[in-house]
Amino acid sequence: MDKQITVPERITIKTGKGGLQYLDLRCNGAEAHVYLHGAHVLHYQPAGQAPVLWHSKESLFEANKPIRGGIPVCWPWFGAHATDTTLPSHGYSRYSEWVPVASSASATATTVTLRFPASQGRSALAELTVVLGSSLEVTLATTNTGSSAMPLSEALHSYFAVSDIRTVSITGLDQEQYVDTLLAGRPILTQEGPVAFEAETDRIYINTTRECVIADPGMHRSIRIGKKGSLSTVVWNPWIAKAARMPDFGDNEYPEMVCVETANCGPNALSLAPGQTHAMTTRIDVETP
Ligand code: TA6
Repeated sequence: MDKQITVPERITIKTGKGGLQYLDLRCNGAEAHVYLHGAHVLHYQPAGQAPVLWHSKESLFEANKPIRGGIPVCWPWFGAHATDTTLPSHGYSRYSEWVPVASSASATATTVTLRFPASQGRSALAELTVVLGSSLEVTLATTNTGSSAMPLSEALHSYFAVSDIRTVSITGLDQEQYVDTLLAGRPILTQEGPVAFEAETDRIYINTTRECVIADPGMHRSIRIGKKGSLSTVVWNPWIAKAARMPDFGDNEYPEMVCVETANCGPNALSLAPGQTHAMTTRIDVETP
């Protein structure tokens, strides 16, 4: 790695779980960990707060395996590939090493940018920029480096730590339409009031630019998720049966987490013209009463 990336006391390179390298970011008492594997933000903890992101105790930390938790980068497609079922769910960028290409540290923010290296046959460039300050801001920028239109669906698939999924609620989606992926035919329904959880939940809210708030009375905090360049918000909790089917997700872990994902997927999938760049940003703030 280019030694210019590290900044004493602010940006250091460390060896983490599974021997994978990560960038340890600090700023005014806040900290974040960005694994080079998948440009995966695994940890975010504001000063004086409990960790905001969740990851499974069963997660793998191995080359060619995705990490379960934190903020997986789903790129250049979300969910199953449109035509080739042999390709991995949520694209391939979370299975590969990204390269840190830029960094800075000011009085109010610590910033790093990582690039998903182009390779043969891929005519798209991805960069992820992480800004740690009074909040955590993550931007995924895609550039079509080819000579034809590029289909793109994407997500910053954030896993948030909560006290108990059965007592939290999510506001900001009232009256928004969503694809219920668990129902036959994936019908489009309308959200009534806050989102609450009493079973497996897997919804793609569409055509929405609104910010969401996870209200967590058990942790005496709210997590605000703002966004730019995103028309989809995905809300997911696997609940009991699906958690038991996932080898990298503990059977009793589902109450501890909820995904609120900043995305462009389903009806909001994109097509980039040659040379076009599209950026999508998620911003995470923690508020205490
Ligand atoms: O974002 C929700 C979702 O698409 C769920 O359907 C579930 O599959 C989750 O992502 C995790 O997907 P993964 O491929 O990481 O196991």
